[in-house]
Amino acid sequence: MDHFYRDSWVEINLDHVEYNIKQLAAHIGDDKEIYAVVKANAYGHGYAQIAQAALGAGVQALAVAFLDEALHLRKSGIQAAILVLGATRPEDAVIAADHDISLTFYRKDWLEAVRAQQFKKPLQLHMKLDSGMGRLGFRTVEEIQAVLPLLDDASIRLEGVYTHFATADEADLTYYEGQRSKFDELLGPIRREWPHPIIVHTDNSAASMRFAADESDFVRFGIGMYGLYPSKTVKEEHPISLRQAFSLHSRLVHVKQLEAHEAVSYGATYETDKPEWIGTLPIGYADGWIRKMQNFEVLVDGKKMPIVGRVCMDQCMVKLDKAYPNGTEVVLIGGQEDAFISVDEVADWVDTINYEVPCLIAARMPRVYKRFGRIVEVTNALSPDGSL
Ligand code: PMH
Repeated sequence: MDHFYRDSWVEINLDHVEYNIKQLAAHIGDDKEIYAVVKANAYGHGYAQIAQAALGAGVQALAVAFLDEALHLRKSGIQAAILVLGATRPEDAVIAADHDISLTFYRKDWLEAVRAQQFKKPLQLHMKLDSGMGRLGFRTVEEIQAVLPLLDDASIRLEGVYTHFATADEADLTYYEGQRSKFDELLGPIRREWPHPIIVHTDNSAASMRFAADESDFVRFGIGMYGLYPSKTVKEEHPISLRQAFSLHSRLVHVKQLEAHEAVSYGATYETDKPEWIGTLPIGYADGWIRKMQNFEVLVDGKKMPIVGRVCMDQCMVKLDKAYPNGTEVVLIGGQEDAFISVDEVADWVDTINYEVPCLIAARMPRVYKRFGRIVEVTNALSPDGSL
């Protein structure tokens, strides 16, 4: 741990990422490929490390939300195909073409603005269809038919067509099935009128784990790759086995005994009722360990112990069952001895979804990457070049 001087860190188990990908690959079969969705710093897990682990596990391509994220991956030396799922300004398309990055388009005026430019290499595009997400995409056959002729242009290559599902993780499949039919209806004219091969991709983690969509050439695997189920429904169905890759660690940096009727933290809201051992952890709301984590439990010595008093910006306090040495490791998310705190439990506590939990853990938190139980890389956003 010589890359940071702070006793709180994230650990990412790259073997679990690989395991999750292999589980899905076996489940969807050989005729479908996988986009590893690594947007938002790979859901908080680390862009380049997850991209490399995914490619190493046999994934064909990567997907991100923004062009900046794709360029970051290119700067990290990643040469695989990358698709930008979100909006890109038409004037920035030239940067995408220069770096072999595929862009999503969903408006005719965007395509016209892009066609007016010169590219050294053809710009690769994916057409987004809105089958019911209401976010990005062409919504009618007429809109699609109006843009198809514009795609017949040497500077552009239509590489793919896709859509995104709003409810593929739910128990009631009515809306999902409606989206599937709508997508088939919108895809029809493209299949009939566009003479060149295209790849089609519709499925996120939930759809790819639960249903076999015959028309899809690729699936877009996000949350499942990190070892988390997209919803409680899917977790209960358990279509494939997954292993959580993310864990959060800290150490006791100040252990002391308070007398009865002494207070802890801002507002003095927690008061001891008898002499109590209180330990301080160097992690707080600025790290994404938000104030709502008060009264949640952490693992010390393989046992659950509560966070007492308000969570501060950079620190919080834990009520211990006895004295522990300063430097004792504490697990906030993940396993310790036989005990485990899942990302899902944290999400439930703060009334959100598991996706949000690793995304919220701040960039200033160092990330430690492990393979076969060994540290293979440590990143620290406060010292990106590794020098301290
Ligand atoms: N494809 C698109 C277009 C997405 O936006 C996402 C995730 C995925 C695939 C992967 O989904 P999964 O993680 O469920 O597998 N997008 C988001 C989002 O916008 N908010 O939460 C997840």
